[in-house]
Parts: sequence; structure tokens; C-alpha cells
Amino acid sequence: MERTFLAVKPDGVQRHLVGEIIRRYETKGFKLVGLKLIHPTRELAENHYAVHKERPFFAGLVDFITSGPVVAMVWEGDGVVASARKIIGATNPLTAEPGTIRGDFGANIGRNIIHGSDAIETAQTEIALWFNPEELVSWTPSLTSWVYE
Ligand code: D4T
Repeated sequence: MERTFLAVKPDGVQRHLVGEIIRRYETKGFKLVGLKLIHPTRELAENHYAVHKERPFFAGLVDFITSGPVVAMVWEGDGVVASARKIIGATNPLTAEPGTIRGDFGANIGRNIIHGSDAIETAQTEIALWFNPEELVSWTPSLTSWVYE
């Protein structure tokens, strides 16, 4: 079953949006299989955003993501990678559609509340970066037959 990595960034944690964000993925029908509060090290943040190493916003992005606690999560479900990104909305909260997390709660690209993996392979890399295998829990929600045909 497909898995994705989501992280409520320090702005989302400080603004008490953790419950609201988890609620959206729970009520959608996805399964939570990993969850922890972590204050990321610079090394972890630089690894996570390595693809942006040469971009002008990289240093500020790493400063921001290491500025406080992050809620790191792994969610599971059919098509969860792409669907989770739709629920998050566009990178810039000012252009993100209303109804998405960034569209509803954000006002600045440098404070866009949540990260979500952009592809299945990226998700696998990011899950391995943020979680040890024993931190991920396989379980069967009792509602499964009411969510999946
Ligand atoms: P993340 O990776 O945080 O889920 O965001 P996106 O996948 O939606 O967008 P991204 O990788 O292009 O950008 C990563 C991260 O950098 C911040 N950022 C981005 C920024 O501060 N200034 C910028 O100009 C851009 C493009 C926001 C998200």
C-alpha cells in the first residue's frame, strides 16, 4: 500500500494547526502509520531539502524548518501521495485554492505550514530519512470496509 511523508512545519505547530491538519487526513480515510514531534537538526533539514541546495531561499528554509518542533507523519492509502498534495494545495499559500490547508491557513510562501512528498519515490526516501522502520506501525482500522470497496 502506498505511503507518503507529511510534516507540519514549525509555523503550523506554533499556530496550533496540528489537530486540524491530522483531522483532514483522518476524515479523508487515510491511515496514520507513523507520528512524532521532532525538533529537526540542521543535518536532517539540509538532507530533506537537498534538492534545493543551490536555490537562494535554501539557507532561510533550513533556518525556518529547524526553528522549532515539526510533527512528522507517515500516512498510508491508495493514491495517498498525490491526494495528500491536493489537500495541501499549491506551494504559495496566496495562490493555493481555498479548501486546501495552505489556501485556508497560509499567507506567505516561506510560511506554508506543511510539507508533503511530491512523488512515490520521494516519499520512500523521506520516510527513511525521518523514521526508523520500527517507528512505523502496521494495523487494520476497523472502518476499512467502509472506506474501501
Ligand atoms: P515542500 O517541499 O515544503 O512540501 O513544498 P513544495 O513541495 O510545495 O514546494 P518546493 O519543494 O518547491 O519548495 C520547498 C519549500 O521552500 C519554500 N520556498 C519555496 C520558499 O521559501 N521560497 C520559494 O521561492 C520557493 C519556491 C517553500 C517550500
